[in-house]
Amino acid sequence: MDLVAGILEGNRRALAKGITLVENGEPEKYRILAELRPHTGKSMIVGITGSPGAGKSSLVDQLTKSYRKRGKTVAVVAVDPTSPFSGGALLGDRIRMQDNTLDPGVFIRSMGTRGSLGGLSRSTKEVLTLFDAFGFDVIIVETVGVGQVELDIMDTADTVVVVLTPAGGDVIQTLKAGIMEIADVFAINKADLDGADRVVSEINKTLDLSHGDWRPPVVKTVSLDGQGVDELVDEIANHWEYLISSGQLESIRRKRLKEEVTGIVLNKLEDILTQRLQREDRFQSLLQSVLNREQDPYTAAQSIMSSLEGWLATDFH
Ligand SMILES: Nc1nc2c(ncn2[C@@H]2O[C@H](COP(=O)(O)OP(=O)(O)OP(=O)(O)O)[C@@H](O)[C@H]2O)c(=O)[nH]1
Ligand SMILES: [Mg+2]
Repeated sequence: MDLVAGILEGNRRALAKGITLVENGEPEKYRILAELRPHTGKSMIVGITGSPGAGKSSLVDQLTKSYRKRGKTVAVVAVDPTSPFSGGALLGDRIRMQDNTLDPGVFIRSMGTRGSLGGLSRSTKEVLTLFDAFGFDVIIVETVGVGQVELDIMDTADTVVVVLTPAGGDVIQTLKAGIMEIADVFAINKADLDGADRVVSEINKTLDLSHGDWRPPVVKTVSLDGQGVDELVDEIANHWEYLISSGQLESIRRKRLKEEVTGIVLNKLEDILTQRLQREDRFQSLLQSVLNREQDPYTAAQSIMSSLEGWLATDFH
């Protein structure tokens, strides 16, 4: 079976195979992604981020149920940069998400570190392309909101939900980590615990001081029993409407595309130059002269740069 045709026809085995291929970085993936690309752009991508243990996975599970009630199909990708596991749900997530995995309108995948962290964010984006082409109405991406990789992944979401809890320090941590700025909607989860209203008012006070055209709504949720989750889904829908009516969806997609194409060009250039430098005897002797303090790194780099044009002409194909 051709994978591309299979994915476009909605064949789940083809989708699973495609994901594995992307994760393993098989050369074939470029053709598949290229052929699928024209069939994308229809899914709504929702990012869920927040501190470890905030209840993100439980919330994703509830969101999935709520979307299913509304007749929407849902794909979930849980990204865990600290986990070496990949290719299937992580144990905890698997247990929590059991109800949903039996539903043919739901597809769940966890991704851990494989190779570089930059590689993780790239393969996550590629998996989003597969999900989108397959035709899911909603794609949910869950990450622990700490590092650059997570921020990078959240950059591909149309709507970012930041999950906070009444637990001590959550709000301050979030402010510090610059996560406040990426939120389109706040979910104050574990609202069954004391202190949820205090968190809501802290966030609102911060938003009073500054917010853009879109003021992020703050919704209390209990992902244990699903309280507040329908309201959260409504607020995500409101944000989506705002993105469309304000023309922002168009402009963020344009910006992402620009970054993607620029990134491909830069990666390719880096590969060419890195390989070329390895082969150049002159590079080695330049390094030696810098090491001997006979030359400074800038002058050495400058003399490399003068050969650049010639290298690109011969190596670029
Ligand atoms: N009291 C209470 N506990 C909750 C709620 N939601 C989740 N929990 C509990 O919080 C713990 C963490 O839940 P997860 O859904 O795994 O949280 P997570 O943010 O996905 O965790 P990581 O992926 O490990 O960062 C679990 O023990 C949940 O049962 C809630 O609304 N109220
Ligand atoms: Mg989780």
